Amino acid sequence: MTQNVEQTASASPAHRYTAELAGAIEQRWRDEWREKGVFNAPNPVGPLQGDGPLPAEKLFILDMFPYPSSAGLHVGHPLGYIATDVYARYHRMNGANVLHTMGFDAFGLPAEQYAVQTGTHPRVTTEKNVARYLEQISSLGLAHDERRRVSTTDPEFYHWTQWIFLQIYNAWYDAAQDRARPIAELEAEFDSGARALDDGRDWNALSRAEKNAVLDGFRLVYESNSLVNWCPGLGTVLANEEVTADGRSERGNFPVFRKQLRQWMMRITAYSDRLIDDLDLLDWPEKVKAMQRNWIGRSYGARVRFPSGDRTIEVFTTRQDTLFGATYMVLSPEHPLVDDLTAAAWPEGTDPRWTGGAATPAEAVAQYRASIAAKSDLERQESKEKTGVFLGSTAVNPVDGREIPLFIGDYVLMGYGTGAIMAVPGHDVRDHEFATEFGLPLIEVIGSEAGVQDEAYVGDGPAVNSANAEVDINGMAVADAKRTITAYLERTGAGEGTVQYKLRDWLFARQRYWGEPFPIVFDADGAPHALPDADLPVLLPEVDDYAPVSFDPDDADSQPSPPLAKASDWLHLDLDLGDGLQDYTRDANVMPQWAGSSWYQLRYVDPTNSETFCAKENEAYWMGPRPERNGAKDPGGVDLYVGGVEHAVLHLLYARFWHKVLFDLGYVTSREPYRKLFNQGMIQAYAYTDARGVYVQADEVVERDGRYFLGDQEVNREYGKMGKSLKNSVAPDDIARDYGADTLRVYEMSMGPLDQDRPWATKDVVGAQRFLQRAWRAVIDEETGAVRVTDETPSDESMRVLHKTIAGVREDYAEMRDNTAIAKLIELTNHLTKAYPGGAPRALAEPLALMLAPVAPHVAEELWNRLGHEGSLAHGPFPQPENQWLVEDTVEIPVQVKGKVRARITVGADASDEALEAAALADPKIAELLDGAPRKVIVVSGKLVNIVP
Ligand code: ANZ
Repeated sequence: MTQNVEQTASASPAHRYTAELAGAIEQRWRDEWREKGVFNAPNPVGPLQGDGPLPAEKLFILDMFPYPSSAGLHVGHPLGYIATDVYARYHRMNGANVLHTMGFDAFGLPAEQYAVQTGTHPRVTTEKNVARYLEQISSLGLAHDERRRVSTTDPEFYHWTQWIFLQIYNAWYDAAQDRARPIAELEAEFDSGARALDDGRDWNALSRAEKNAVLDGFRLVYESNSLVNWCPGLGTVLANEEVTADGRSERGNFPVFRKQLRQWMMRITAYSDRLIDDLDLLDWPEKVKAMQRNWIGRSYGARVRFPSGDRTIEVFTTRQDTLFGATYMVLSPEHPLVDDLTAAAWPEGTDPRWTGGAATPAEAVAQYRASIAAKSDLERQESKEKTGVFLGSTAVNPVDGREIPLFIGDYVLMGYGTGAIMAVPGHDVRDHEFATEFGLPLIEVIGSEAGVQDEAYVGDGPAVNSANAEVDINGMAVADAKRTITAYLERTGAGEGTVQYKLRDWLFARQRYWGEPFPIVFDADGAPHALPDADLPVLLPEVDDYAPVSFDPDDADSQPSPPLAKASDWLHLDLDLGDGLQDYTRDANVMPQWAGSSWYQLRYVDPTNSETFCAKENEAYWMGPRPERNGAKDPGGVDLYVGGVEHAVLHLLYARFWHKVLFDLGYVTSREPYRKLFNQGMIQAYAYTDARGVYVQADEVVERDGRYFLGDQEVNREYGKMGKSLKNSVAPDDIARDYGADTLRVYEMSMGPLDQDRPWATKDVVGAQRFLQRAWRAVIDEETGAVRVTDETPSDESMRVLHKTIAGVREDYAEMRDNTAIAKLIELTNHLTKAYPGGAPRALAEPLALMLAPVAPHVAEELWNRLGHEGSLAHGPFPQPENQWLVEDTVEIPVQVKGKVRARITVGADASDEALEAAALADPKIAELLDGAPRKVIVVSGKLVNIVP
């Protein structure tokens, strides 16, 4: 038998569906597609406008913007790309105008670091990586509109990134209208007197510079002095995650200093409510929505004011109902009132635990601040051990006049709420820990059986011990009690209800080279000015070396100086911005990598438009709201966005924010960029570690008797996410070469539901190949290469199998259940192989080829072509099911013995009760259970047979 196969193979290798033949077919079709621009999607207007009328249906499908890494792709990367391609191809075959393409998020740190080390221009590295990436994905047969490829590093692209930055810069948030508006409109309101300055100054009496300063305070992009982690040893500012617990840089172990630095910020917080509320309009995984809600962190609560001498301390609390249980207060050590509130000396009888061993409160404060200087916010919040010191003074609880002591403690952060809290140790875990540490009193204000002595009671319950002469909330449930106390606070002026967010404004500047320069210049007084549109793009200048200026690592007072500061010819310029020719200085910072990915989908829509970032007609066509199809609340956006869950927060939040600003300013018709989001699972694979626990190259490991070896060294097998770090990558182009791209596609799509993680096993790829080989043989004679379909009329059974397959596959493709679609196609193919060993009837072979096309497009095109069809099947037709073949003509009936199902019989759908009874008794399993004739047989027509033995 084996010999036979080999003989056949050597006799006519050219006609067997081998990797080699697949490779040739695939290349031919890819060339054909490209040459004819088969996947070009016409736009309504502009450079990519189509010839005729546009199809009624359109679909914009988007993959998350890839970063062209030098490591290249592994088979995990294209999982989502193949899935979107299958979806796109399916809908294109059904007549939709489909926009699907891929570009590159090509700014970024790796190419810059490589430049610092080697002097190679990051553009050279980036272009090389992009070329390699394209080569890898092109072998997969993705039906992209290649005219729409963009890179964020192209000046024609970042021209518009800079332009959008300026639109945001030139806008302010009008809280009354709940939308962004052009800053010019605000200025006009000040000019006309329709709006007055909050601080009482007369607008018309201000100088130009003063007016500008006022306007700058409203902009959605503003400069702020924010506290950053400055690391002179690395010449850069670091993110909190990059700083170790002892205040040094993770990379290089240099000291890190907290430093006030002027930085660009984007006022994303103006959109907090809309970013939360509009999640309800989106077809996204609940998990991702929850992550966004948490990140924005909206808390409803109250601000309450506690007088202390002639000062007032304001706190933010979400539990104003527990106000009668506040027994002390804690301010953040950085709180601006701390020094004023610090007493000159310890009061008589101060508990020694409260003083930190210091002689005076001021000394205690200084010592305490020094002791926590190096701690990150996260450490401060998560530390189990509560620390702090007493300020020597007290404040008055506004509901009952009690004097309560004031502390500073690092578990209260300056960056949240007001930076001060009222401590309710009976009902807040952290306050309870602190109170236990310092021997502070507990008051129970929420009734429970557990009480509050041993630990804080955080559950629900009726308010207790909570009344004064004017307000009594005792017995009320939490929500009621909160409402009542808030009203009381507002009545007495001691506080008011408020909403608090965790979301902070977006720090929008990096001290790097390889990013978008800011389209802003500073005048001699340091005031910022936007460049006019005609001066865009601001091109990245060439520099001699890409390293930041080096600093003395221990010099806390040094100033960050990004690589662009070295391009002094570029940095200084003369310009006439309306006040005659003046000296200006550019900004030496660049935008963060998030900038390009915050709007790229809009450029895909209109990639070559040189007049504007994206013509509104094109945006409206591809992304506009479709109330008629998706319901009145449809926010618009791309029809499907597929990518990893790692982007659940930052990218998706930033992109939504930019899109909303563009919407408010009237540049786009959609209020959201991504209508539907889908997170694909990850491909996992075996990885191997040696005796030291170091990962070794997985593809060099061999198995012997259930053990694993690298050479003669035994290694340990593990399992994890495929990638560089576990050294277990498998390259898609290698698999495509060894088996064919269609086989790779079928294998990846058949591994399981798309949203689930799946294990990669190269040895299983052959299963997908065999399936395609069977499909091939149903149409092609492997000996001669001739088409071997017949004109035979298929049997009724075959027609039923076919149409059931069509109906099922359509549904599966439309729901992105490619794995079950493939299972159905395998079943159909097996049926053909078995029922028609001499070659399938054309009426079955043709729909099989068409249905294969979304997952295995090259071989499907080839079969379709050999079946005698001109041109590509990319635009259909896709088979339609015929109802007459969908009616089930047999049914499965359970047979019970003494009420327990013991067998199932298959009978005609219209079988009579007598026939049912006979079939049930004839079933071998039932016969075995029965000892002679049964006592009774009950038949429920068409449903069930129950036998009493
Ligand atoms: C009294 C109280 C009693 C509180 C109680 C909680 C439970 P979320 O929900 O995350 O918004 N808090 C306020 N500002 C803080 C700061 N800057 N640093 C650390 N903690 C701060 O959290 C709000 C609660 O966190 C507030 O409500 C406050 O403690 C604390 F039984 O006030 B609460």
